[in-house]
Amino acid sequence: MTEASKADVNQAVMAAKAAYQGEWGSYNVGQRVDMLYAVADEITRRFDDFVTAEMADTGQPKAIMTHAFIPRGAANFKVFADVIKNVATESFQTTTPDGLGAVNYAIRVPKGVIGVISPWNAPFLLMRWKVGPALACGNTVVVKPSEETPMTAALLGEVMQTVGLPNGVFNVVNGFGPNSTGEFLTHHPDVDAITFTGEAVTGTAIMKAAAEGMRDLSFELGGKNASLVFADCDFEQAVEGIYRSSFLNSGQVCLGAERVYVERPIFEKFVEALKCKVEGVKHGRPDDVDANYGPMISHEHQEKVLSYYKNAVEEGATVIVGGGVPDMPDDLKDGAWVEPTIWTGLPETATVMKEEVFGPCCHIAPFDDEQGVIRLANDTPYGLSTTIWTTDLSRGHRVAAKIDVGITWINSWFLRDLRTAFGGSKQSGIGREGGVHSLEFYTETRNICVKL
Ligand code: NAD
Ligand code: 6OD
Repeated sequence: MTEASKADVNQAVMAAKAAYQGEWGSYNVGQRVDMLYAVADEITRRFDDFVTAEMADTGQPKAIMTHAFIPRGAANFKVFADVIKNVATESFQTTTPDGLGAVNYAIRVPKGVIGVISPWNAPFLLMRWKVGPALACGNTVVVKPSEETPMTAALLGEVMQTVGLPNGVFNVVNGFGPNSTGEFLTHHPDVDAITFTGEAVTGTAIMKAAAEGMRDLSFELGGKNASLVFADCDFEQAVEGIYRSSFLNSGQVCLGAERVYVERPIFEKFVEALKCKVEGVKHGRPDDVDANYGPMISHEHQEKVLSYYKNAVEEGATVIVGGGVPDMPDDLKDGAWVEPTIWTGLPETATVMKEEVFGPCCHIAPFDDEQGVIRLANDTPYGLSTTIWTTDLSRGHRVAAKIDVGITWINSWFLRDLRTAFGGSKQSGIGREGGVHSLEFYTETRNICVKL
């Protein structure tokens, strides 16, 4: 991987600023919409290239890329084009002492150069989720993808060139975070706002950088998400749903469930059923159609996850399944493999009940009453997502309203219309993006008052 120096970052930011003040700034909404549709169509045309690049970068099964991450990435450009095409602004008729009145109306203008810093777990999905609305609103971007997964950002650059996006509108700088490209970007005074997806601790560093010049921020951070499984759930649906939410993408999903609470009458049956599903995973290469399970993103992350596995046992966990490194054939032994793992028996104070592991693991605990499980779900500094599994929809709505998170799913997971608000409360983020909500971050509102 190349590492962009301070001078490289400066060049990218200056190109973005020039494009914003120049050709791109002169595009009207219709022209931007046409451009975003062309980007989406070109991504679809090069679908296989994106799938191949993302598989190579992440090592995750092809099915995740083809069914979820890449198509959602392309759809995103059309969704935000449609949002910007249809957006309305407010207008008020104001009374004045002379009786003639005034009209106050608002216009929305882009912010300028947006710094986009994205993580490695769903690289294309999480990067385009920011680039789509930023461009739709008329900004230009400088993107720093994760050092682990730079390829789809480069491909998106090719797409932008093919469709004729003016030079300087979409820029990519590769490199690391601290003392490197990421830091050079967040400290650059001509970056007007920063949108970041990643760990809360990184968010703190970026927040300090953004304080210089009072730049606006949008943060999507980590989670320690709870799943609540009530005894009246559709049992098979709940087992399948928790299996996906704890282990998809080898557990490297911010919205994943690492804390599972199951109502006592079905607790043992549930643990056994989830164990059986987990025992069925097949580790392998992304393009192995018989495999459904990839490695950790890196050996560094593998070490981190394994240290949490060790710590869980030291703090009293019963390991129901997994807990170590799988025995792999010789040609795959070098991979950063870890076993999907289920624990029971830990106290709420245990480290893995408090900290985000970001690996393929969950702890399952029994619960006895609704109020108690709501308290447990909320007892975390994070507030990203929850799932509730019940056939009693009154209960579903009631419980959902009391859980302090950005998104709650009832009887599903990772199902979200791109037009809805997305983000986390507490330490899981700042702000909401999605549909019209993205306008709050990617534009400024100007009020204009006309005396009649
Ligand atoms: P990370 O915070 O380590 O890195 C994210 C990005 O920030 C990378 O591009 C990295 O190079 C950059 N970075 C790191 N330090 C920086 C600094 N000081 N200045 C500027 N840039 C810096 O996160 P990660 O390990 O890539 O991703 C995993 C984390 O992301 C998990 O905590 C996960 O929950 C979170 N996440 C959140 C969401 C969400 O929508 N809420 C989505 C996906 C991932
Ligand atoms: O649904 C989305 O668009 C979204 N941002 C998902 C985030 C996944 C995190 O790993």
